[in-house]
Amino acid sequence: MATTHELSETHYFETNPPPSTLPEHTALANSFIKLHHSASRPVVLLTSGGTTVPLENQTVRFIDNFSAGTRGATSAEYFLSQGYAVVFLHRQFSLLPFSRHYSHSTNCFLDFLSEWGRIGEDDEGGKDGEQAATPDVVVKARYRQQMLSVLRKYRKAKEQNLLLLLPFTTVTSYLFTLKMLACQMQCLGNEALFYLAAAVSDFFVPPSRMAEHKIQSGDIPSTDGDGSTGGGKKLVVDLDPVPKFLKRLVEQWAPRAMIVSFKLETDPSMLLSKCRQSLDRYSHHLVIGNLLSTRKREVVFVDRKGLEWIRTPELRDGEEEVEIESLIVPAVIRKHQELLQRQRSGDTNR
Ligand code: 9Z3
Repeated sequence: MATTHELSETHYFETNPPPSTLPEHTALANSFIKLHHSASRPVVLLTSGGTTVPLENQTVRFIDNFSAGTRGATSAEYFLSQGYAVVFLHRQFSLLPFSRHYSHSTNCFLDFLSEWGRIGEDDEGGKDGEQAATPDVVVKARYRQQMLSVLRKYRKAKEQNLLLLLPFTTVTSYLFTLKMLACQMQCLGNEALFYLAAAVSDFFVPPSRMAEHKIQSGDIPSTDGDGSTGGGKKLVVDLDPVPKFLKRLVEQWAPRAMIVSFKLETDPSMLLSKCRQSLDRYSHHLVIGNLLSTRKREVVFVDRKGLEWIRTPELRDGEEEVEIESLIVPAVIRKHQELLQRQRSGDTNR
């Protein structure tokens, strides 16, 4: 008999419309996964960025989830460098692998460029102020080395078709696409890795209660007498819980894959218990816990064997910051390789 969970998940997918992009994304994913399956390359599905919850069908207002997409975009680069093909399921317009180095910063991308041979502030274009025969644009000298290294990695990923970018916006489009991808990746067996760094809404407005048009302040009923400002008018948003998709993912959509989820908390005293609770509830492989305020400096790995903190080293003068993803990703890959090894030797435990 179906459990309450299963019923609510089935109901969710039956009553919410799939994103219009689903057929196109399915076709793209299908050929990407086939390509890497035939090359026996491991594939990671990496989710990144925050999901939205629309308040109106023709959406003007929505609730957002915090995430710039740094964790996801940065991790994708490290997975690529370790020989994984990456399906990058990301919030539209959040950070992307490679371009993240030059987008979303206080610098406009034009600040990285200079006119060839220009004298003055940007006098880095040509060699020693040499004048170009025809006007040209070049990368400023101080950015050139790093940009060349990023460019080479980007080109390799592109030429070898190692990175598939699939965008989402709402929590519903995220869940439909995740489900589709998980089912497509079943052919990869335990070579498939799920690295769920997206910040996913826990609550949403079901279609039955969703306003079609922009909510008008004039239509909001008055709740006089409670002493609030605004003439007693309040917009009360009534949200339903999003079904626990992780359970479905682990048990049905991707039963053989390695699954790594992230847990985000703000209260340090809750982090470890929430990670353990998630592991107990869903029985997947690894929960990576992080606090909003320290997420770029430390994370904690929680699995059945125990816990392990991963921290970036203290910086001495002049030292460059270490991206914590350069420590997280190799550690996750080690665990994936150990799991493959165990499963090859007939051990069926997660
Ligand atoms: C994370 O915890 C990510 O590490 C961050 C990354 C969102 C903090 P940024 O993109 O931030 O680098 O700015 N992701 C998971 C968040 C989440 O919603 N987890 C769910 C939960 O905590 C489980 S799927 O309940």
